[in-house]
Order: sequence, then structure tokens, then C-alpha cells
Amino acid sequence: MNSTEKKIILVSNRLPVSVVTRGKSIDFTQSAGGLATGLDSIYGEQNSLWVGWPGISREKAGKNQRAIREKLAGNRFHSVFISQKDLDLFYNGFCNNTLWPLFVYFTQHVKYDSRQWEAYVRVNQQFCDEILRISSPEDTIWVHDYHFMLLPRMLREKRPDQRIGFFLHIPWPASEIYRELPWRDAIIDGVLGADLVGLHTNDYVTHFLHSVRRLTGIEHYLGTIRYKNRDVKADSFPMGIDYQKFATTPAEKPVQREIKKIKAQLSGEKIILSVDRLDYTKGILERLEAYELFLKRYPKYREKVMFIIVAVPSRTKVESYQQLKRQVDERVGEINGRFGTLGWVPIWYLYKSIPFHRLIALYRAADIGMVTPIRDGMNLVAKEFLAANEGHPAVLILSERAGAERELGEALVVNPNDIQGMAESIKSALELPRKTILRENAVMQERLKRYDARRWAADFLERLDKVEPISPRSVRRALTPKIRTQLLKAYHQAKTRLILLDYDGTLTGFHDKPEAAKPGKALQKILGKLTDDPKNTVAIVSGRDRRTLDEWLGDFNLNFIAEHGVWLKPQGESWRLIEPLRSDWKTSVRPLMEHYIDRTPGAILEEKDYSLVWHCRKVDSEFASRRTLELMEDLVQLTAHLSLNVLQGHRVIEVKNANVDKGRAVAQWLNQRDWDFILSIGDDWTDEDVFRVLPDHGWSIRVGDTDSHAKYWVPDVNRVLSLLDSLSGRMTNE
Ligand code: GDG
Repeated sequence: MNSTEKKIILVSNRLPVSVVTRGKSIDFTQSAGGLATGLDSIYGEQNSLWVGWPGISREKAGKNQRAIREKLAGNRFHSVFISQKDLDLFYNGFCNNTLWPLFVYFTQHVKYDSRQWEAYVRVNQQFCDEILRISSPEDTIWVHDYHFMLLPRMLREKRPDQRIGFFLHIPWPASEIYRELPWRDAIIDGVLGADLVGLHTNDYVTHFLHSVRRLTGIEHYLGTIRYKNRDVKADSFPMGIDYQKFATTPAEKPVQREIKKIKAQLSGEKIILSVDRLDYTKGILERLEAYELFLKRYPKYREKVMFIIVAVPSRTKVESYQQLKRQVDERVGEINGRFGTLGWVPIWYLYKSIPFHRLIALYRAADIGMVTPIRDGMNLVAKEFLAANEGHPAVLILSERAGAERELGEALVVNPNDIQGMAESIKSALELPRKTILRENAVMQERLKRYDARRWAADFLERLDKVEPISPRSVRRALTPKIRTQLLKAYHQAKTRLILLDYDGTLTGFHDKPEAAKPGKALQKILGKLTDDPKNTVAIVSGRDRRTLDEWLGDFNLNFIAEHGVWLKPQGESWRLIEPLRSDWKTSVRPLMEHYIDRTPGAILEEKDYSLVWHCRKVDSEFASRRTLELMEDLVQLTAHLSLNVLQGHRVIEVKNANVDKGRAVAQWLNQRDWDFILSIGDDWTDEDVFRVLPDHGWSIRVGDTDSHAKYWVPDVNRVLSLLDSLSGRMTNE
């Protein structure tokens, strides 16, 4: 591989191989698990590098670290060694004791431990540093799974233009569950560092977008979220398998031999098979119960069927897994003891990982595949089972809670908690006509063949390539360092300057309570410097009431516009109305708005001299949007014959006299003279009225990248302050 070529960097917790050291010898074994098998089939075809943990702690690898790294590098695997302490706290801890159980709805197993969270941050940072070291900004980085949900943001901070994808292999839970996580904001922010967020099914995408909206208040548009001035796209990509491999391997000799061996040990019994990691989400105990009920209900099938359960050891250091292992051992023993006869064992139970060719032999030897997880992001076993049985009448019993069910609706679909239903489905599967099975399977096999692992990965990477995090329009309008320099130059050359500044969201950030946005020291200093310059006329063009502006900013040589243009106060004069206005309409509008306040906990009513404002910044965002819509409709109807404007902004509705706006108010200053330099900065729709009336040579800047009449945009309040600060400084070449 040419190191200067663009690479695709895959990042996952485990590399697809694990290291085993015995004394001086270093061996590698293939790691089992959905992610490893899925990506393995596409890896190698791309110019790629796979970054992950090689399955051995830093301490255990000891002096062998270098040798392991070098050996794996030959296969384009880049090893990141994790310390034993972090493996406990990060992997066994935060990943498998917090994120995993929460995301698969097993809240009874969730543990919240801030030390484990700190380790999660630490290991994400460790991977970030390593990736930055070995990659270039042109590479595409594809981060996988719940172990690295902070990584996209960490990378983005260092490399704003890097292409970053994130795929979650487990479900994204309903927002009500996700909200339980103490670190929910950091995790959402972390994931939104990516350009493209992939999930297995549309349900998970919906849950993800819902969680984003509830926690950040940001709405999506057709799956695109505008976050921190970038577009992040969320979409579903149902992971496929290497279909050809699973469909052709059964014909191979070692597999055929293995099938014969299996059958030779039986006396013609039908085989029911299940293959999973030993995990509480996989529904193994419920499946055993269903099998037991089936044997009880239908004695004629005793000695005619047998159940082969392959349970691959998984997360064996986690207490809940150890407990599950004991329970499964016990239940298998009970069922075998109760129903077994001298010549018949109802369950063969294998607690180990088996070689690939034996797995395929089992898939092919089986008559029924029972895949009944309580929750599963996708479940590849179901797909592999079907692929291995092309032209062969094997029935798939599939849980409706596996992501795979969305593509495999022709299977016998069951509710994994419905023991009776599952017992009945075993009977139905045994009695289904061969023709029906082949017909239904063929439909599913065709689908799996088309959208296989390669298509899945290619689809994701192509979409990632197409995401335009910043639209061409935004690029054109961004206040780049070059334009900033031109602005500073124009400012310094001017003898008369007019500076029109909105307050909230422009000079200070938003707060839940409108009164908490008092100017801080930094802002006071900047305003002091700007207003002390005799060439400057500075006006605060705000929606706030007169009293607040006087109280907070009255000591500066400022001009004021309050209540979105209702009140004017030129410097050194007193407040006056822009024109005679009426406020008697308030008596008919106020009761309606108060009614909505009563029905919307957290909403508040602000009363200004000539306007009424409904704020719902503290209200849950979905609820807030619903109520805002309803209130808008009622207000528009109520005010149809009054000379009023009903304006909807970001979580506010303001009712005010028609024809009064900031644009009209600033005319007072704009028309005073021919200004050499005019600058207007604002962050919302009320400021658009100002941008619209500026003369051509005026500089207009909107905070945040949205559709606007402003010529330029800056991302946040800090950029505004730094710009204003540099206006009052000396001209530099920044
Ligand atoms: C996670 C999500 C999602 C299993 N036992 C043996 C063995 N395997 C292989 C199977 C299959 C893989 O492991 C298991 O994949 P699953 O998808 O069924 O489940 P998870 O490991 O929980 O995977 C899951 C997946 O990620 C992909 O996104 O579908 O929802 O939980 O490929 O063949 N392979 C061998 N011997 C075994 O004993 N050789």
C-alpha cells in the first residue's frame, strides 16, 4: 500500500484476530462476533487499515508488543494496546456494564460508575491520538460501535475537514431509555462529530433522531441534522453477510464430512439449531423454556427431534454473564434429565466457539434454525443460516426483535417472550410443506444476495463520500480570515462608522431564564473600547425591554432600540416610542397565551410595553414544538382583524404591533448621514429586517449558518466577540 494514497481507516474495539501468547510463541486466532465477520469480508478489497485492540492487555503483551504489532501490521492491522486497568474499567465496565445493557433495554443490569466513564473517555482519547498519528486529513475514518461513541467528536476537534463515519451495531434505544444515561449529552455530541451516522434499521434511526431532538432541541430535515454548523446525516444500512461464502462452503468436502459425522451420531432426529454468544439479550433461557413446553405438549415428537445449542463464551468477566451461564447449564441439565431416555439426549449443548467449517456443517445439517433474541441490533446468524441452506428446506424461526426481521419477514416470526407461541412455532416448522419452505426461503435468499456485506459497506462509504457537511452556499458566505481582514481594513479606513448589534445570541449566549444573560466582564470591556472611539456610533438593537437595557448597559455611550423597534433611545436622550402605538389589544390576547402557559409546564409569558412573548426554552423540545404550533394557529385566528404581527422564532412566539420592526427602527441612524462603514450583527429572524435595509456597502453578519439576508456568517458568540475585540485593536494581518 502506498502510504500517501487516501486510505479507509476502520476502527473497532477488537481486531478480527486475537493474540494468544505462550512463552515466547505468539499465535493468532480469529475473533468471533458479528462485527468481525461482517467487516472481514470487505476488508482487504479497499486501500484500508484496521485499527483495534489485539485481544491482549498491554501488560500481558509485555516485551512482545513490538513483535505483535509488526506481525499484525503485515495484514494492515494497527494494534492499540489497552492497559489491564482500562480493560476492566472501559471494556468490562462502561462498555458492557453501562452502554450495552442500556442500549438493549436491559436496564436492570446497567451500572453507572464515574470511574468507568473516565476510563471510557481515556481509551477513546488514546485511540484518537493513535489515529491522528497514523492517518492523514484526506483519509476516510470509519468508526464502529458503542465502544467509541466519543471518538468522532475527538477527531473532528483536531481535523475539522476529515471525513468521518460512525456505525452502531447495536440498537439505538427509545429516547426515554437513552435519557437515563448520566453522560447522554457527551455521547450524543461525540457521535454527532461524524458526517454520517449509520444504524441497522429505520426504527433505530428514528430513535436516534428523537434522542438528538430531545437533548439538543435540534430538528432534523429528512435525517439531516444541522449541528455545530455542520450537516450530519443519519440513515439505516442493514448489515449484510458474505452471501457467496456461506452459500458455497456447504459443498466443500470437509463440511460434507462434518455433516455426515453429525448425522451418524443421530438416529434420524430432526435438528433444531441455535448459535449465539452467551448473552442475556439472545433469549437462550426463553428458548429453552419454549423447547421444554413443546416436548411436554407434543410427546409424539420426543426422540424425533433434538436441539443443538452453540453458546459462544462472551464477556466472561462480567458478573451478569457468569450468572446467565449458571442458569443455562442448570436448565439444560433439567430438560435433559426430565425428558432424556437411554438412547436420546434432547439437548446437545456446546459452550465454546467452533471452527468455521463445523459451524457451516451445523447450519446445513439443521432442519430448523431458532434465532430468538430478546433484542438484537441485526443478527447475522439468521442470515448466514439461510444462505447456507440454499435449495435446502430448512426453516428459520426468527424473533421480531432482531433487526434482521425487517428484511426476513417470510420467516416464522415470533415474539421471544411468548413461550407458548415459540413452542407452537417449533411444531409448525416441523410440519411446514417442503415447497412452502423453499419458496419463502428463496425470496429471503434473493434479498440477502443482493444486499450483502460488500454492498452494505460500499453503500455506507459512498454515502459518506457524498455528505456535504458544509453546503457550497455556506462556504461562500463564511467569514473567512481573508474577508475578516478586508472588514478590519474597511473599518480602520473609515472616519464615520455605524455598528448595529443585537444582544441575545449575538453578544451573549442563551440561558433558560432571559434575565440570566447579563453582560460579563469580557463583553463590558469590548463595548467600553468600541464606544470610547469617537468615530463610532454603536447601537444595541434588541428585543429586550427598556428597563433591562438601561440597567445592564446604561453606563456605556450606546444608542438603544428596545422591544424589536418599539422604543428608541439615541445616545444622551431619553426613550421615545417610534410612533404612537396601542396596547389595548393585550387584554384580548393575554388570556389565550396564559391558557397555553397553564397547559405547558416550563413555558413563561413575558410582557413588554407593546408586545407579549411566549417563551418555551425550558420545555421538552418535542412538546414545545407541538404547543408552539397549536398556539400559533390560535393566535393567527384571534388576531386576524387586528393590526398585529404574530412572529415565531426559536422557541418563542411574539405578538406585537404590525409594521414595527428592527429594520424600521434602525433607519433613524442609517439615514443620519452617509456612513463610511456600517456593520450589523444578529442571530435571528428579527435581525433579518436590519440586514434587509442596509445599503450595499454595509457589512452584515449572522451568527449561525442558516438562510439569511446577511452577507456572511460566523459560528458562535465567541467569534462575534473576537471580531469586535479586534476592531478596537490595532490593524493586524490576521
Ligand atoms: C453484534 C450485534 C449485529 C458465532 N458463533 C461462532 C461464530 N459466530 C459468528 C456468527 C456470526 C457472528 O459470530 C455473530 O453475529 P451476530 O450478528 O449474530 O451477533 P453479535 O455478535 O451480538 O453482533 C448484532 C452484529 O454485531 C453486526 O452488526 O448483527 O446485533 O449484537 O457471524 O457466524 N463463528 C464461528 N464459530 C462460532 O462458534 N466461527
